Amino acid sequence: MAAPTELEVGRAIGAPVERKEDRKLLTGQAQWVDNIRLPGMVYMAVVRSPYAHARIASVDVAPALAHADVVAAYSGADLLDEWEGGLPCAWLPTEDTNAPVHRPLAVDKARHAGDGVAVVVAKTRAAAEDAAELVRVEYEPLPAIVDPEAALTEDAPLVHDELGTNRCYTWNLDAGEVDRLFAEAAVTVKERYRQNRLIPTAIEPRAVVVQPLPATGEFTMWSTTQVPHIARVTLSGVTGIPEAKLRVIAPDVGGGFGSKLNVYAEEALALALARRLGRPLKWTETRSEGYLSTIHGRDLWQEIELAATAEGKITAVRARLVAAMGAYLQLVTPGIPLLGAWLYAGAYDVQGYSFECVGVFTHTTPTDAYRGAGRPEATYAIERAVDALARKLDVDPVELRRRNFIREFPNEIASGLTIDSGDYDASLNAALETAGYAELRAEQSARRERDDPKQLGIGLSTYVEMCGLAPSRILGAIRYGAGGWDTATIRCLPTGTVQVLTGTSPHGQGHETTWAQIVADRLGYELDEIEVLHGDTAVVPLGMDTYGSRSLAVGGVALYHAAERILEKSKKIAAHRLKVPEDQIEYADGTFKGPEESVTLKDVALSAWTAHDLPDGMEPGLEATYVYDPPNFSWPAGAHVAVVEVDTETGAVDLQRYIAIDDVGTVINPTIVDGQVHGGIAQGIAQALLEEAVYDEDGNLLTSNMVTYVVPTAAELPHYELGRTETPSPTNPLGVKGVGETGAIASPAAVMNAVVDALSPYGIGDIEMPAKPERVWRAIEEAKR
Ligand code: MCN
Repeated sequence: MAAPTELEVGRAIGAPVERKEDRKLLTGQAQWVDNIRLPGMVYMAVVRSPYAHARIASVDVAPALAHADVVAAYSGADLLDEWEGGLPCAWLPTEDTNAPVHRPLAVDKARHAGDGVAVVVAKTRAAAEDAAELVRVEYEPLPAIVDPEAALTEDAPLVHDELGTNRCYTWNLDAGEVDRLFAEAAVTVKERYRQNRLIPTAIEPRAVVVQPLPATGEFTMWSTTQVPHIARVTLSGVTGIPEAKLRVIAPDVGGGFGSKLNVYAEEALALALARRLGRPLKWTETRSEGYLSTIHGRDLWQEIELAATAEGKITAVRARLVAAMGAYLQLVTPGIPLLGAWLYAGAYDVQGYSFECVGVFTHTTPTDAYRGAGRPEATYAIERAVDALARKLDVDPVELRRRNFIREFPNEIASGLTIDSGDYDASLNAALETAGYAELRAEQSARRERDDPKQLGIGLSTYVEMCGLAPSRILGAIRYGAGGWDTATIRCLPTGTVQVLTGTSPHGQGHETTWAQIVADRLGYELDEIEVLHGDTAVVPLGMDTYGSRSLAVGGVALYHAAERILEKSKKIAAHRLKVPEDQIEYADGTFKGPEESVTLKDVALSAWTAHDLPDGMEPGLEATYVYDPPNFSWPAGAHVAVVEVDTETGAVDLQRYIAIDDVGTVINPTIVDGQVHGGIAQGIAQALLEEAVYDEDGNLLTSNMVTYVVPTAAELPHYELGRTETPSPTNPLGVKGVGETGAIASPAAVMNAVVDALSPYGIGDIEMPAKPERVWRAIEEAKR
């Protein structure tokens, strides 16, 4: 089938309809994993190492087994024959990536605080947790290393002795004559930034329930996962349960932000123990347990250098990262910093590009995808460095950006990928106008002149990002272990309603609404006549799930194509029924019109079901599936402006205004898109100003609960001033680009550029994130001295 080139503008796409999924969420009818209760169900608790690094001398589960309600208890060694392989890492970026075996329970050594060393299964959750405390583990504590750069030094304690190094991999990308361009540059800047480690905090903690059916060898697993399909494939590999006997269900999932794009030890343990015991089993993490055992985000050092002409035309970019993997490789740990590898020149037209990333093991919770994954880091580095260059050249940061924007599309950027479309001036201009940029600068000058203790800072972030994670062949070329396609099935039922089966797995993004909008638009059904089914491998066996802001640009476009297939077949049936040639039929909004009569798509669906009078040789039923593998990534872009007031006497940063103009191509649902932008910005602001996972030098997580790890509430956040420009993507028929991560990608740079801008009269060029009052105050005091 030829891909349709133009989308007929229908009634549903672009409409700010309310989310279909909210009624059940707001009325307490959502199905959370922890609410599942099955007859005979037992509960699992994990015994976790209090040490970041320790030899496990012995594990004695006997005292736990003596507890009246305990059903079973095992050490890591007791369960070794449950595993066909270690927990999966699906992205080993180089041939020689060090990928130590990661068992669901540690056997010889604990490698981070919270590493699981034993499990207890009991009749109640309380009994399981009580008995877990009875397990006697003899540890021999060893020195730990928590900083990734320090972990590369010669005498650093090793996380995995057998590797003889803490280096996991070194990955390079070199393009253009970088060294020559640096040698010839009139001006260069060299900056070093820290990406603070973050702890994803979804509203719903992780949980898993497994129901075994010993008679058939089948297992059903309910998990708070973003990736039921990937979990099924990989957990089948870990446990040896045949993939076809394993059903994974992600029911309602209360947020993930990347942290549930993973396959966790507890899922493997729950399957293995349900198999051993022949009983249904549940595990739900506590918040502080989650902070130790669910993946963390970021944690890297960045060095970025820009080469430029005297006029401020950037010619080359050199970036080098040292990125913490944590103690083990989780599902995509090593690949996360590389998702930014192509973006360290941002929205700017440069000739030379070089990037290197060294992945490093440390005695900390493994890192992995957290909203933006690699792209907030890249955006931060280039956007902060552009401001540094502007200061050095004494040019306004707006002007410097304008001198360097990419303006021709499609554009093969220096790092080698092709940006399909964009209009960076349009979003910058809109952002400046909304902000009242000239007035803000005037106000800033006035405050500087009168030496106001409260200084104003204005920060920009003119980002471009790549999301939609596909095409499969590029993912293969960068050694990612899965495809980038997704599937959609549309099933027109005989009674006038529609089932949509999607391979995406929403956990807060509103696919039930926006997918219904796409179908309503193409097939003319009402939104409430369309049911979107997802997140159950028995209902939708094939899919690639939800992460990397891929769902609309991949799964949504698959759905569009499936709708075209429905129309193709329906038109044949309509022509047959109206007894006219197909080319005399016109289709609009759910109705096929012939020269005299017409027939609705719903009528056609009924005819297809009865199959009493179909064209010769046609299959009964009206159902179509499309598996879509996009030809390119999706390239959202935009301009964000942050306005801060910094109290130079206390170091307090007050984020007064936040303006975001985003270009995500065609918008399916503006309300949902605004919501996505809101959430992303909140997380980026949190990275800039509040959140930081802190380890002491022995590897104890000091921020292991929500009192010490500060997640923002609405009270800490400003009102957002949002706007959009729209440059449709030419690579998909809907013209859409992803939006799920844009806010988190753009905002840390905007906020920190604003903080540094406020302090630039002191000669301050950097403050480490989060810019907490003490840090800001110390920087000011030091600068004064
Ligand atoms: N959308 C739209 N028009 C566009 C782009 C998107 O109407 N031009 C709609 C989509 O139809 C979809 C939503 O916006 O309903 C997000 O779409 P998309 O950008 O494709 O992102 P995904 O659905 O793939 O979601 C993943 C993304 C990521 S990577 C993280 S992290 C994140 C995010 O979504 N985690 C979230 N948003 C989250 N929102 C909630 N509530 N919870 C999370 O855990």
